Amino acid sequence: MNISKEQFKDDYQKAFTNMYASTLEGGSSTQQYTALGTLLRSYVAEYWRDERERYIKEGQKQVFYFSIEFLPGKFLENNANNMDILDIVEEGCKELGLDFDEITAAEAEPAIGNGGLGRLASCYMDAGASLGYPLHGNGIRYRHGLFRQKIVDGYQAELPDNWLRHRNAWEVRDHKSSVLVRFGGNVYLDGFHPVYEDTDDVVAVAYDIPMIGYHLSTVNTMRLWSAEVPPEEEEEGLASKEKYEAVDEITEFLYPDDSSYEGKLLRLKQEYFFVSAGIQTIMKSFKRYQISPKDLSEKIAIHINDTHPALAIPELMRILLDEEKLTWDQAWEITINTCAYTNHTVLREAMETWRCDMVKKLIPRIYMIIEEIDRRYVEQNKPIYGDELVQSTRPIQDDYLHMAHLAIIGSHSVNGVAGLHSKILSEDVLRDFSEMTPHKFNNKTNGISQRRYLHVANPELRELISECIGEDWLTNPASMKVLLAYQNDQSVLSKLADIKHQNKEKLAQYIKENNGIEVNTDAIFDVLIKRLHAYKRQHLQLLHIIHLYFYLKDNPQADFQPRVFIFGAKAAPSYVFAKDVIKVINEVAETINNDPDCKDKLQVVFIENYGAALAELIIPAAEISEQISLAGKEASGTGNMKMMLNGALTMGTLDGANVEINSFVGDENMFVFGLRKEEVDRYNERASYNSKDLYKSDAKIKRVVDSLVDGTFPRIQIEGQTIYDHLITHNDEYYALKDFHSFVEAQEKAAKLYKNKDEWNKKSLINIANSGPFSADYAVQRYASEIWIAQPKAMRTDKSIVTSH
Ligand code: HBZ
Repeated sequence: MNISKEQFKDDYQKAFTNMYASTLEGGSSTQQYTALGTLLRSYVAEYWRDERERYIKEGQKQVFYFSIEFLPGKFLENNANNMDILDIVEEGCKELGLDFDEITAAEAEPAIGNGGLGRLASCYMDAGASLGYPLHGNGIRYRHGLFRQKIVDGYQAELPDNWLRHRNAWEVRDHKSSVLVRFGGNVYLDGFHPVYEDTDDVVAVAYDIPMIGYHLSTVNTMRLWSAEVPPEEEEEGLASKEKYEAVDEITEFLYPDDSSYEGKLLRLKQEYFFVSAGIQTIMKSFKRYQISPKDLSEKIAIHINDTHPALAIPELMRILLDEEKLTWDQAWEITINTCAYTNHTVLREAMETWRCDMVKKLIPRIYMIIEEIDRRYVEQNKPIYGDELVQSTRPIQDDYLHMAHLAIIGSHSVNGVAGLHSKILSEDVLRDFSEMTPHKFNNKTNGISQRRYLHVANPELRELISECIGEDWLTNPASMKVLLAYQNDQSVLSKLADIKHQNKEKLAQYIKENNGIEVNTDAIFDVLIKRLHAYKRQHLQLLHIIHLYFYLKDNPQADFQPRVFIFGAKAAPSYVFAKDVIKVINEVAETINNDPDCKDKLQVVFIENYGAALAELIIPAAEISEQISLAGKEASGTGNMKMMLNGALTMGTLDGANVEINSFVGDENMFVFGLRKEEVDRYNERASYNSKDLYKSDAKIKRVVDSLVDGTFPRIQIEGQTIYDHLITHNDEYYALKDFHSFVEAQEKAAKLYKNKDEWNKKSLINIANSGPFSADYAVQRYASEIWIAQPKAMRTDKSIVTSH
């Protein structure tokens, strides 16, 4: 958008005074941030409104991305960048005597997601808007997001996250879009008409956040729902204290578990709550514009992000049957053509199932519909596919509702999130389904926002790339490949190295302030940042660090490539193994960081409270990107793509999207190690892996593992034992010991390569140049053209928007 710096400064001062009746300079950084966010939102407000109306007027197909989590990260800088006014805002603030860094630091991060799944949803929101697709989010406005992690005596402590304390400058409460969501009570059919008795009603109130596309291509909406007591009940004094509490609870907090599943009633309530609110709203708006429900699948697409929103299927059926009075067959066809499902995990413990009696009691009409879906599924498919296949794939089995089954049966598309993952789905985990309906199965490898993770997070690198290859890559990331022409250009390589070094310095400063550790910025920055989970194998890195520690103790004079190991990870509060790994990392760090033999050679840092905002500081400083999950377990990973984009070399197993990274850069530009998926399968099938035997017969492994329990590292008696038991007593479920030597070897190769700076920098550049295909823009284009069958709008050529300012 076009706005002068003077105009901006004037607007900002006025906006501040309007809000706080005081002067900008005297405000707190939180107030300065809030006024600035509100001002930027007001700049796009009219355009946002116009775009919403245009979509409807032009009858453009709209896509609704249903996700129980979003992880947008901070908005301010990214939005200013997408509005093309980041420089003006930064300079304007400076001229007003304000500290822009302090203002951005004051923005509370909306931690309304756990990890990869939520962050992916937000990258897709950004890409959708940037490309001009009408792609809207539908989710939950949790008042408390993911807990704040504090490390106390090496342990993870969980503190509440109150991200809405100072209100959210970007959201608009739209109470006129409220809808009623019904829970409980009795339902019976009067003919075809359902009659509800004694239901417990909740109002879903919409909070809309603008999703601002790059160069203001369009502005879409992320709609988050908040639960409230119905105003009638409140006004007539009918709501009890218990009712208030029960309603409050629905959108009170985000479940802090990823990759695991707990069958809690409140979670089921959350799922139906945001799904029902979303579907009702979609249907209402279609009625308003007199679009026939029969045309629904031509006008909208509903995306089910993992199984949590799978009740969208029976909810859509409910409205088509009960309110639109369509026949079952008509309603079912429309539903299937409208819905699509993405799977994000193959872990059994993450697969959602609900006890049928619970579903029946909480949402009786929905349960009736699910039963009918199940009954017809069996009736229609048994004669074609036989009893065995049908029984193994039906939604209701042994009094449990299988959400993935419901999602697959009620969708026209089922996709995994990387090549290997999609293959595992169709050949193994969901094989029965893919035998019956192979046409539904497809792959959509994940993508990331290069705007957030490079343009904004690493502006110096953005400049360097543009200096070399022009600006086309900013909107056409595949053309980053042109950068390959510079792989032997010493001046470019040395600039690249300088930028990396500056980013390491910035991170080092943060570490000094927050951990009190002065890290050696000439050392390799080796980064492992992701949720803590046994399958992601942070404990393998821990074993490697202990191995290096012993090496240094045995060979204090050795020529050792200095390295700083950086961890960032939250553990689910109830996940004992994960929490114990955190404690052990911290205690091992304590010993190593204080041992003179390790000084400036080996350092270990655990950065507390890792989340979307910290990622943007850490990723540009990473030199080795650790992606070390057991092959076959990580669906895709997206941190791997973000670090590659910033020039890190991947240390990885052939798992998830590491496989694609490998195919783009080749073995010589990353460090591949560990068992292949087929090998893991073979060991599992034959039950032929025995970790205890390996431990007993391998002195190096034994020494490292024993150190967890023999007092080498103080204060880990219980936690070290947990990891020891996992590895030895419980047979090392994720093959960390089996992969140990191969991992250590790959790490040695990395250390050796790092000594040759030119070679390292060249490989770094090759990684950056090949990261273009991982842009979320391409991923969204593939979803749009192959699954949603949605078109982007024709792009405007003028970049200005009219504001009332
Ligand atoms: O989704 C992650 C995958 O582990 C990762 O490989 C992939 O890159 C990413 C995006 O596709 N899965 C999750 O993040 N899963 C969850 O966060 C989750 C949240 C709540 C649950 C279960 C899983 O109940």
